[in-house]
Parts: sequence; C-alpha cells; structure tokens
Amino acid sequence: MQNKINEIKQYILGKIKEIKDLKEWQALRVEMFGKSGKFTELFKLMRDVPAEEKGKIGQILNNAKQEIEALITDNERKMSEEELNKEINSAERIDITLPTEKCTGSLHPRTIIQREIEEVFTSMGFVVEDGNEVETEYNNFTAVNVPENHPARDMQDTFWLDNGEVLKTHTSAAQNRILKKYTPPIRAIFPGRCFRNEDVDASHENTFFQLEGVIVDKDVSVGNLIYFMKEMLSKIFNKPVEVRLRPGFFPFTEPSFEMDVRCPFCDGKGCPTCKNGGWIELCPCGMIHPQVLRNGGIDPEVYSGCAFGLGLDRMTMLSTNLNDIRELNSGNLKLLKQFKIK
Ligand code: FA5
Repeated sequence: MQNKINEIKQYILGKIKEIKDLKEWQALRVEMFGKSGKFTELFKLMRDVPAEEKGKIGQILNNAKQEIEALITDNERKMSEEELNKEINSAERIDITLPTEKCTGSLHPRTIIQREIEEVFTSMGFVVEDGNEVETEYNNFTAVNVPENHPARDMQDTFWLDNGEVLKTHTSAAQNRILKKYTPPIRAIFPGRCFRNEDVDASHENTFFQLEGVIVDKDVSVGNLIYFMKEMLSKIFNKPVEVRLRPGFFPFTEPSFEMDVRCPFCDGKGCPTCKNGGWIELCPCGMIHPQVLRNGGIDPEVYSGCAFGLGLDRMTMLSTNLNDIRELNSGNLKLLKQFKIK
C-alpha cells in the first residue's frame, strides 16, 4: 500500500510539471478522487489491509489525500484567478446598456425557502453542494450503510433505470461524494430533488425536495447539530425556537433522532398547523455512522460527524401555511403568483 501511495505521489509530481490550465487541474482532481480515481481505488483496497495495520495505513493514506487535495485546490484557485483576470482584460465586453426583456415571473416558494436556508448556513461557514438526480445504487444505498437486502431499502423504493442506476431517494446519496471531496473539517449542505415510489397524498409526493447537511470534525457532538438547527430555524421563523429530539432509526446515523420544533405559530399552545400537539416533526438527524465515514475515506477514530435531512417541501408548507404538498408541483399560477422574491 505504502508503495502504491508513493507511486501516485511520484506520478503527480511528474504530471504537474506538464499542467497548463485550470481544466487540466480539474481533470487531475477527477483522475485522483473521481469515482474510479486512483485514490478512490486505494481507499477501496483498505478493506484488504490487515486489521492491525489499518490505523497506520489509513493515516498515511489520509495524509497523502489531504496533501494532494490541498495542492490541487491551491493551483485550481490560482489558475481560475489568472483566467478570470485574462478574461477581464481581454477585448470581450458586455454592453450593459442594451435593453433586456421584461421579466414577469416570480421564484417558486420552495426556491425562496431553499435560498433563505442556504443563506443562513453559508453565513455559518457551510458550503452549498449539488447532488445528482440519477445516482449509483452504491451512493444511494450501500455507501450510506444500506446494503442489498436491508429492509430500509423497502422504505425508499424508487425508480430504477435499465443500467442499474436509480433516481435518488434522498439527499444522503450525495454524502459519500462530499466526504471524499473535502478534508475535515467539513460543513456542507446539499439541497436536491428526490424520488420515491409513493402513494401520493397531501403530505407525500413521488417527487419532492430535501436539504441535507453534514458536519465532520474532531469531537463533533449532538450539541453541534442542535445549535446549527436552532440558529437556522430562528432565522427562518424570525424568533428564537425550541427543539427536541426523539429517538429514531436510520442505518446511516448512530444514534439517530427525529427533531421536532415547538410550533412557531402558536408557541406550543396548540393550533391546526401542529394538530394541537404543540410540536411539529421537522427533520431526521443523527451522528454519522462510523462505517459511512469510513466509506467516505474518513477515519472514525479521529473524526466524528452529524447529519440532518430536512424536507424542503415541508418547510415551505410550514412557512406559507399550505396544507397540500401537491400544490407545490401543480404549476398552479394562481397559487404560485402569491409568492414574490423577497
Ligand atoms: C431520509 O430521507 C434521510 N436520508 C434523512 C436523514 C439525513 C437522516 C441525514 C439522518 C441523517 P426520511 O425518509 O424521513 O429520511 O425523509 C426526510 C424528510 O424528507 C421527511 O421528514 C420529509 O419531510 C421528507 N420526505 C420524505 N418522503 C417524502 C415524500 N414522499 N414526499 C414529501 N416529502 C418527503
């Protein structure tokens, strides 16, 4: 393994002498950390390393990954600055005095909520990532600890493509890519469209949106999760909110929780929105399972993490007082026109 790591380092040292532009640095990142990248393959080999050597080799591998990622990121930044400067100084000019077409649309209410949440999290140091809608079975299930034949797959039956890929059932499908892309400390949120083979009703759609978040660092605890969620909700609802955790189950978090928020509309006294219970079930969450960290090339002996998966349609319904999720996908202009860009 050590030899293989050295070989890759030598290869990179040779390669970087030839790199001329941003595209080539980006290609090198994919070559190293992409789906069948040289490093990705090395991480797969970790499963064959004898247990007593796993810690040491894992550390060496992680160090090498961090070193190379930093080198690539640094150069990508420099190159993109250079390319931007070139473009600014080039003869290409946009005539900003040209008249534009009159724009009469408004943002979809879900987009407005998504952007508000993104703004709150970015102000707390999170990056916003994108996920694929068509995903590999590995990323959607296996990487997040839902192996073949696990009963949790039944709860997320989805649409399978002929090539064996799936329409992603949850934003957690992006976790593995994100854990591999960044070196801890990681703070990322990733909104996206999800699909499930569901019986559609007022609160369930076959196509819906989630917004997921992960935090990975040394000594991350449930306290971090509660802090960030309370901050976000207080800003969205414009007042301090109270949350509570109940035990839950997800194969990719251990322990797992369901987070409820004290009803912001009646302050917990009971109203139609909280069905008189005083609490609204808001988002599942938990501490990232060590196996999920390992699958993402992160050593769970050194780092811990927490994750949450917010239903974006649910948040939109809450903040607009809509009581039927189907309205959000209906294209009903009478409804959608009521929401304007803030
Ligand atoms: C999940 O999808 C987990 N991946 C969330 C998670 C992430 C847990 C990270 C722990 C850590 P769940 O199936 O409960 O969990 O969906 C999360 C949210 O998505 C739900 O609370 C709900 O708001 C929304 N959701 C799920 N299914 C649907 C559906 N069919 N229609 C509309 N919203 C849905």
